[in-house]
Amino acid sequence: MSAKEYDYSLYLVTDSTPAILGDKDLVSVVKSAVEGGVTIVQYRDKVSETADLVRIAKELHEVTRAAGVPLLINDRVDVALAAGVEGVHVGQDDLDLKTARKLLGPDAIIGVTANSEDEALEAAKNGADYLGIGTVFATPTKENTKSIIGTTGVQQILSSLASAGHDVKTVCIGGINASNAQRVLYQTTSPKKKLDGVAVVSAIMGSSDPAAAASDLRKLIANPPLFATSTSKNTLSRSDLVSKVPSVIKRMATAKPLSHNMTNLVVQNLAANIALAIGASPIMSNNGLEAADLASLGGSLVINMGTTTPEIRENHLKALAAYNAVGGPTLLDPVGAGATEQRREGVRRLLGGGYFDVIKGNEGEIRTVAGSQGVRQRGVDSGASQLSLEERIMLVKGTAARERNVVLMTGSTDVVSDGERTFLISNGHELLGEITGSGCALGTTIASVMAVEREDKLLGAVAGILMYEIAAERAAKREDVKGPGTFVPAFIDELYRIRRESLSGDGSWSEAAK
Ligand code: 3NM
Ligand code: MG
Repeated sequence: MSAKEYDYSLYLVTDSTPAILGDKDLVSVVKSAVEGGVTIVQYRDKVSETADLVRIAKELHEVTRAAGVPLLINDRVDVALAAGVEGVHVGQDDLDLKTARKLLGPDAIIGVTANSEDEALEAAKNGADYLGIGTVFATPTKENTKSIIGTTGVQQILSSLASAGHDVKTVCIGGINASNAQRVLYQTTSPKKKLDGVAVVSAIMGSSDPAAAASDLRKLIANPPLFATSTSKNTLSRSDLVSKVPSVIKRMATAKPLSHNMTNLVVQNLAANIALAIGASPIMSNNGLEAADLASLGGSLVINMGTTTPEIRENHLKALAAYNAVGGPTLLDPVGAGATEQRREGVRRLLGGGYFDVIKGNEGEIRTVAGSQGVRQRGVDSGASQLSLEERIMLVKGTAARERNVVLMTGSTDVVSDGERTFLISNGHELLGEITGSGCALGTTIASVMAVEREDKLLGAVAGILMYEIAAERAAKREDVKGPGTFVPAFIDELYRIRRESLSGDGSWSEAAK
């Protein structure tokens, strides 16, 4: 079999240190892991003497050979030769690839660690059979990793390999486990290239039941995450999409989905009233420990960073994992994302910790999410626009494609994209900017709609935006509305009226879409 034909889908890297292996026996753990479904094994041992390395490698090789699984040695070409295994894995500071190839011959599997596009392109050009791309997430298993590149960094490396025409195999490594493997495979995929597998250390080596851990991971990586949308592209035009909006609102008002809000103190009351007005069932719970129970009820989750502390963030991460596990829609409102280091860190942690179906924010917030450098916000209000419309479109579209979700940048013209289709919406009213929490409650509205519209996330988001902003226009036009104070109750009434009209089959309100 040539090195390219091996199955890289579940790649086990061993670790013999007590911190991970505990008092278990290395060879027994690898045997169980192979029985559980590991498809390739790398013996990584930075401490044993050479004679021991060769002896253990031979023992491991008996186990892997019996299962038809290749065995590689980390770093040590001499040990690989002495034990007669299938290949090696070399890091950037190890023996260079060309020399390793000369020593091991054309049939050996040689893998290389790549942390950047340059390293990946260089290794692919020099004939690496596969790349170990990382570090994806911070991991206690290897402390001296060069940099954390996240799913974004992996996706970028894959894209540049594809652009250069390299068909090298790829796995990613660093902090991968059963809670994130599906998401990582999903979010690193670009139209051009996807990973061939995931590499893990502690998720299997540190498990008390390595066979079960391996077989769990195998099952997970064979299936897309529940929040993935079908690969058949949603190709509705803007007008077709808008024409479907009233029926989506009708479905929501009929189903009365749970609208779970983890939001800030300032907007809890307004957001709950707005959820009720549109026909959803609000629950304002910031307790991450009850999120799994709530997620099982079929609703959606809003995570709003308006008042954030490290403790609140831990609750957010628990809830995010609970909704991701059942495919319940999630919306991130990164309030004031660029304002402080705490908030920037909050965004990084949340994006690294799970999948959001929608990320909604103003220009500064979305720029922070997109990772633009040097973005400073004054308060948590929307502030003046710094980007041209074209730049805003590029940013929103690129971020949505990167996250494989929907990104909405609000403004006098809203920009919303699923990475393929990008729409502009110019509804709404300036009075929305004169009351507190109107942006947050838009998040509640969109998430409520997403609970019933799971096929086409962009349709769900557009339906929520239009209902919300057209209601604001209607309210602002009313004679009894004299300013922000009278606007709020009128706005809630108009949301309620749109819900009633949609329920009765009258979708003409959506003709105000612009
Ligand atoms: N190499 P875990 S990260 C061996 O980034 C290794 O190149 C890495 O361990 C890299 O699966 C890593 O327990 C350790 O997080 C991965
Ligand atoms: Mg090394």
